[in-house]
Amino acid sequence: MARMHVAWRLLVPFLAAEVNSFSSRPSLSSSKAISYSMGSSSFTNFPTSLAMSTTTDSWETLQSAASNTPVGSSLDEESASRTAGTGAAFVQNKLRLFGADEKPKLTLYRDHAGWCPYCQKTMLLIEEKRIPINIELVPMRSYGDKPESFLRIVPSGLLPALLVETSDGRKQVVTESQVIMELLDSWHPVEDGFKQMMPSEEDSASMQRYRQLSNLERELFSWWCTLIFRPEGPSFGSPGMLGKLMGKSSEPAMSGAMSGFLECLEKVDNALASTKGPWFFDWAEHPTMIDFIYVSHVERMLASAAFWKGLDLRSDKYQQQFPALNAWLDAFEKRECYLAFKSDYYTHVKDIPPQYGPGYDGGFEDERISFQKNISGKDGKSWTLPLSFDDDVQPLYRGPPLPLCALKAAGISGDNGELASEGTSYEKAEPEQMAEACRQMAGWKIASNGSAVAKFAARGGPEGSRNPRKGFGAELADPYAMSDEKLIPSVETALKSVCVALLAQGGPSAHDAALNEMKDNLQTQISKDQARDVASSLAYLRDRIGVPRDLPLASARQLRAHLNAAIDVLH
Ligand SMILES: N[C@@H](CCC(=O)N[C@@H](CS)C(=O)NCC(=O)O)C(=O)O
Repeated sequence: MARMHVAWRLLVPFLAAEVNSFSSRPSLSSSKAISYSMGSSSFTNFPTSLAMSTTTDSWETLQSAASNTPVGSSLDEESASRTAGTGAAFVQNKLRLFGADEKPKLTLYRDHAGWCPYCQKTMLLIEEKRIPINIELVPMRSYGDKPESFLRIVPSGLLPALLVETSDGRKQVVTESQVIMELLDSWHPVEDGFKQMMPSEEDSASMQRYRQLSNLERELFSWWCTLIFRPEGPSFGSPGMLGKLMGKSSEPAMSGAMSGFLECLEKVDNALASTKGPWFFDWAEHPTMIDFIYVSHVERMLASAAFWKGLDLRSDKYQQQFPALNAWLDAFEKRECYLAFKSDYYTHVKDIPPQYGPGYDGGFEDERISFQKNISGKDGKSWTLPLSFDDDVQPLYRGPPLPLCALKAAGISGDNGELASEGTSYEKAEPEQMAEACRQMAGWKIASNGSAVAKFAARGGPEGSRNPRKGFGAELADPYAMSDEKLIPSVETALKSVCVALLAQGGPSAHDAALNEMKDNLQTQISKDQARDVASSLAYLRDRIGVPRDLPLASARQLRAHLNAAIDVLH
């Protein structure tokens, strides 16, 4: 059991940061921090000496520096609330109280990384209904071994599972996400003050629509599998042929799988268009059960269709073709509890194949090549400094790009003029202020668990990644791989330099200065004979940053881009 515990911590290098960050941290001595005011929010400026001393500063010092940034200090507070079960929605929360004063009798077992779509939809229901619950985080098969304690309860190992403690103390297990969701809903009725999630039994027309929409979701899922996970098959003749038959001369070539998928999406779009609001039913002003049943898979469809087929369903063209579907996604993306579980396209293209099999390249070739480069950070822009404000493929500011507590601490208002509110976009935010907040969140995360992250990254060295146990399916996990031990101190030095650059405060000029110092430090402190291996270690880390497991996308792209800046210097 003790061995299991150690392995379990190694599985989740960034997750472990959450555990560390709950402990109280020493605050930075006043001689190091100079506070000054800028606009409505208070900034703490670190003298550049902090940036110049990356090898001498301990992770504790960097942790204190991170905690003294506005964003870092808000995240420390939020971490404490999360442990107490009172924070905002978060992918690694283990307790949700929602005002309850006793320990919940329900326990949900769900995947710890936020990769399982069935766990995601269940969590969305729990958050929306505010159901008090304990959460046990379990790795998926592709991520590592499941704890025996879980397998004793659920021998199939399938997630999610719900453990229910009945009033006479017996325990029962429920599996199958839709069953779990419907039971959770029925046990938390409107009469007790919970939100309504299903049509009422008396409303037979709505019940029938619910069942039809559930079947349509399975139909869409099946078209998605046909399109992405099988060789695509021939297109309908030369480009334009199908279009000409349909009277549209400029339609590009499409396979049967692609047109079947799009036709099914059109049915979904029509269903959404038939209600007044953005959701599938308009008797509620919030998303309901059927919205959750769809959204976690639609999210994976968006990522995989862009990456393997060059089909961007969020582009202007498809906004026009599927306006209701896009409005529905917009409405979801403005909600903090949806964003807490939403992955970026990169994470999905890495977490989908271990679950469903490999995706097949096909579809619209030019777009596909360009999206693949963007999504995997190989277009020289999406993971490269200086970063543009927004991303070309995945708009970052349709809703709050960071946890609301972090936006509030950074003094960032939404486009509705309110400080750190949900339900609004952040497209008009001041780019430099936003970038600094996103960097601070990434710096805070690295500083929270620097030694373990450096050890993890050192698997990328020449003596690393030897997996003494067995290979697991997920590239983003690689759980039992070994570090290249002799490289760890240098990787740690390099990572501290990156962390200091991320934590720089005082606007673009302070950040530019910090980047220059990072470059100087890397050149002087990493020996020439280790530079290439340290660069591979940073690249190993960069390629394993998952959203939302490690950071929100707006912050993850900053970390990826800063690691790339360091890698460039080391090369
Ligand atoms: N029909 C089930 C499907 C559950 C399922 O397939 N879960 C997958 C994850 S997405 C699983 O637990 N697989 C085992 C594993 O990867 O560990 C449900 O709706 O709950």
